[in-house]
Amino acid sequence: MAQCTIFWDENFSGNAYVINNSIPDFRNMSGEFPGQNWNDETSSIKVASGTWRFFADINYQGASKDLGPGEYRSTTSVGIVDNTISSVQLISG
Ligand SMILES: [Ca+2]
Ligand SMILES: [Ca+2]
Repeated sequence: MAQCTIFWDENFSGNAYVINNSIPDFRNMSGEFPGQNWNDETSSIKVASGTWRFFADINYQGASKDLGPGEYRSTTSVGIVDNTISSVQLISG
């Protein structure tokens, strides 16, 4: 199963949220923290498996970036403006 984890702060710190499938709107997360608002908060990402497309706007709109397995200590280091991610789509895996 594809999985990635997003973090509130850089260097994998702050709140963490495990993602197992596409999420079209980060304003209203489900799962462990129902209703938690992650819109425009993500600052670092770990991708355990799969390829994920991160979008600046909800419903898979706006600027996007594909990330495969790896540890990304800051979104800015991979060309994603800090605190902008609003949706994510599982591309493969
Ligand atoms: Ca943040
Ligand atoms: Ca956004």
